[in-house]
Amino acid sequence: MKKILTYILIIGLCSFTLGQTASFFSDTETSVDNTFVAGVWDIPTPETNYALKFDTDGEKFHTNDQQEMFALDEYAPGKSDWTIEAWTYLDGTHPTWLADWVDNGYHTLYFGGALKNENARKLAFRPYGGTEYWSTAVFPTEQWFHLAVTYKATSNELKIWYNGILDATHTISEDLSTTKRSIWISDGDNYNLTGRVDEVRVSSVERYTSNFTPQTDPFITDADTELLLHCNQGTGTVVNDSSGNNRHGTITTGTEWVLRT
Ligand SMILES: [Ca+2]
Ligand SMILES: [Ca+2]
Repeated sequence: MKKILTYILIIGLCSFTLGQTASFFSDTETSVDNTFVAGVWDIPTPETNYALKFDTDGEKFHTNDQQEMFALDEYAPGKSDWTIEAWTYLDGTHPTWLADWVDNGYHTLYFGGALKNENARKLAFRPYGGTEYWSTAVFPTEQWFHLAVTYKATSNELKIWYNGILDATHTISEDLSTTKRSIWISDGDNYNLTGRVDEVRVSSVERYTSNFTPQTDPFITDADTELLLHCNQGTGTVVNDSSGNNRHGTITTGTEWVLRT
C-alpha cells in the first residue's frame, strides 16, 4: 500500500510539473498502464551556461554595428537614463594599469590595475577626457559578482551597485552624448579584462534605484533592453544579442568560451 501511494505521488508530481496537457510520456515512448517501459523523458535539455573569458590584450567582444550606449538617444538625444550590468569574474589584475570592462571607445568603465595600487580592482567610469568616478569597493578575484552602473539623466547621477548594494554615487559633470560607436567588452583601449563576463545587459532606463537582489536566472528582454548577451553559444565567434534588437557581436581571436562556474 505504501508503495502504491508513493507511485501515485510521483506520477501526480510529474503531471503537475509537466502541465495538465502534457503527457507523462512522449508519442515515441511506450507505457503499460502508465508504467514507463522505454523511451526518454519529455524534459528539454537546459542550455549549457557559458561565459566569455579574456586574458590577453586584443581579446574583446564588440557589437557588429555601432550602437548607442552611453548616449541612449532614442528618447532624448544624449540625455537619457541607462544601466549597464553584467555578472563579472576577475581572474586577476591586469599587469599594466587598467582593465576595460565595458566601453564604446569614448566613455569607458574599467578596473584600476597594478600601477594605480590605491585603486587596484576598483571600478572607474571615465567620460571622454573627463574625471574618473571610482567605486568604493575593491572587487575580489576568483568569484562571480554582479556589477551594475546606472545613470539618471535629470540629475546626472551615476551609481555603482556591487551585488545589488549601492556602492558609490557621483554627479557627472561631463556631457555623455556621443556619436554611435560599437559596444566593447574588454580591451576597448589595449587593456584587456583579466576576467570573465556573463549575462551582459544594457538598458535605456535606470534599472535600480534601491538595493536589490541580483537576478541569477537569465534576463528576459523587455522594451527597455538595448543589448542582452547570455553568452551561451559556447563555440565560434558570434555572440547573439537576445534583446530583440539584433545587436549581435563578435569575439576576437583568443577570447574563450568557458563554462559558467
Ligand atoms: Ca551564460
Ligand atoms: Ca585568451
